[in-house]
Amino acid sequence: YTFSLRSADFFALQPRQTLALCSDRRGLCINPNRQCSGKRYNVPPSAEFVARVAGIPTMAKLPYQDTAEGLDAAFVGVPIDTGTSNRPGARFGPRQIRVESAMLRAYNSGTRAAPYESLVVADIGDVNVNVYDLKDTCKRIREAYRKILATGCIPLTMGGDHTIAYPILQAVAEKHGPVGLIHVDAHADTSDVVLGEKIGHGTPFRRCVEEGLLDCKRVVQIGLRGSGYSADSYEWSRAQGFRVVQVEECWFKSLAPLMDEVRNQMGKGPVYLSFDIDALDPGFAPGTGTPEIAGLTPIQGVEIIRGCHGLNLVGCDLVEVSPPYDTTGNTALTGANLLFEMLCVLPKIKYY
Ligand SMILES: [Mn+2]
Repeated sequence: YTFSLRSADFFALQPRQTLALCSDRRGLCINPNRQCSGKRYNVPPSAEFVARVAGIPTMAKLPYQDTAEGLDAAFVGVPIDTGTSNRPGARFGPRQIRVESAMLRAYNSGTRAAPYESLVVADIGDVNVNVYDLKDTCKRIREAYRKILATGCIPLTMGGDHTIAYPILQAVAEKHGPVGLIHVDAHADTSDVVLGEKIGHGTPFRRCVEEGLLDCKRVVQIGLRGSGYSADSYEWSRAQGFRVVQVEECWFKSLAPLMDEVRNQMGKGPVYLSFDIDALDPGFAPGTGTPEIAGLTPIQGVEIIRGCHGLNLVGCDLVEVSPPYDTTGNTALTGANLLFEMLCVLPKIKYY
């Protein structure tokens, strides 16, 4: 296309107007209405042309659509905190991540990835959860993800507390068989029963193992720490064949070498990435339900995600952002950026 609209023209456009010209030479959307779906790709409007603070806050200012139909990847919110054991608030995570995601731009400056020139991406809204019934919520999540995965779309999930990984992985394993798992977290989330309950944010990966959803030799847990219920807190994980990388192994280091090993461990099979924001140190990401000191840095978080490039990723989530404890919005902002980094390492992403 030839980019020929004068800036004054933007303000003359009416909200529902159809544009013959949707994007400029670089494929950046110049349509303040963000309805770029008529073209091959959905491209968020650039803040060079459309004010960051303008518009309805979808994830990354992408178009919203009802279903995953026609998409290669989709951002999905799962707004629950009914599974939280301590500080609540993660039900507001998807909304706050969307708000802070207005800072995201279209290209990854560090890796030169161009996600919106590679995949058709949209925000498909939230799973309609039952905030009064966690087990019913799990059923709703599983069914919603069955539908998303049936279209061939890769879900990028915004949590919500970590309970959601269990029903999501039920749907993922139904489609792909047992998957490899890269689990970044302060906690193993492998408890059996908590307060008499099998379902909660401390138990999802125990349930996943019981149901055969994970290829246990291809599971790594990174960043685990904090006081435990016994001296060997991660014994159960190791007994399943998981690789456990406690945070002490991560301190003061680049995690790029670790990720070389993780890529070898994962091989060519399907992999799911589950990133609990509490893996990061609460100094960087205080807005979360169960913070633990001496955690990963955002740099290490980015290294982990960028280290997933080349894997057969079939789904990703970023969970446990709790806006009431996020007084600056920076936890949600970090979550939004980590989700963008996840998008940038999906299969078939173009790199300049
Ligand atoms: Mn967790």
